[in-house]
Amino acid sequence: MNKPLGVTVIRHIVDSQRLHPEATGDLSGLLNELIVAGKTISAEVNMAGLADILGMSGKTNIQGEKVQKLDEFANNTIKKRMARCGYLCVMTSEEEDDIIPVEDGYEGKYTLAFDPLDGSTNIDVNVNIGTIFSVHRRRTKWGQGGWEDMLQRGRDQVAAGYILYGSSTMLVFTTGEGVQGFTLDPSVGEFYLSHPDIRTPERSKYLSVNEGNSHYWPENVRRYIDALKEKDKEKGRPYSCRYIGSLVADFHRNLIAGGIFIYPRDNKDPEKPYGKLRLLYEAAPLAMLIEQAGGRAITDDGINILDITPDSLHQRVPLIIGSKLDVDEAEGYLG
Ligand code: AHM
Ligand code: MG
Repeated sequence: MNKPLGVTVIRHIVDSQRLHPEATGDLSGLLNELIVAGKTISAEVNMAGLADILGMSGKTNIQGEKVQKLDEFANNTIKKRMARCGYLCVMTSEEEDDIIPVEDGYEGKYTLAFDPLDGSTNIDVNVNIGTIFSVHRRRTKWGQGGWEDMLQRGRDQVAAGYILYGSSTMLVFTTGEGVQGFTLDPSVGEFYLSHPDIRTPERSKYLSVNEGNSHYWPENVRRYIDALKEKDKEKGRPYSCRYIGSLVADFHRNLIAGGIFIYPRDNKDPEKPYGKLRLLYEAAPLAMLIEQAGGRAITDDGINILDITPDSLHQRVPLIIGSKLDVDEAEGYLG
């Protein structure tokens, strides 16, 4: 018998929508547009290594056109496509200071926060990077959206996910009914369901943290990390360390294989007392994903990431995220 055809992401979205007769299809439409933006970025990321050889790097390409850096390209691609998709009323990007309006006449009922290319230090070295996104329903009634539409807590997200550009391109997302993973078949340009109903292992043996910063950490964080490195057969210690410095890649590995990722507050830079990661573009969407997959995400003082109402677009937050029992244990040390 022939093998069944793979389930495309569009098929999956349409099938899920059928279970909700009240749905208007707007969220499906929004996700479809984002997926097209993701595929465009994926193609560009895959070409990046060839840019030098083909004479496309630097300020202008061989046609004399201005060449954009990959993170600018990703930001512009999402911004332009989503501004006239008709499903959004406002956006915000990790790359932009202010909120991003949509095109007049195209206002819709959702908001989008995105990190266009997370893992910026890895862009030029062929290491996994990714686009992270977070979708909320608007709070204002009509027209262009504003700050109050953007500054909503993670618990109220209607969808969240990421597109990971790596050895293969993957889309992982949730609309609050579990986490689904899709892999791009570049030969036909389609994402196929490859990781249905992802559940993250309850207990792990992997630790993802930038230990180079340990000097700047609070004492309780240091104690916890030291404990994970102790020899204790019963507890499966010492843990192995996995850290690449692209949150989206470190998170993805831990989601599938189990693990705990920590970026605590530190005193490295008085301007950034809460660590480096951003609530709206990084912590909140990944927190929704991990909860949907059976894990947990908290701050280093035990607050559930999804319960934090942001007070600014670029608010940073200490993040502990991963396998449930590991986060429970971390909480014991830190809370
Ligand atoms: P970015 O959005 O500019 O790429 O910064 C966020 C990144 C995360 O992907 C990653 O977890 C973190 O910075 C790594 O920071 P560090 O180099 O301090 O470990
Ligand atoms: Mg980032």
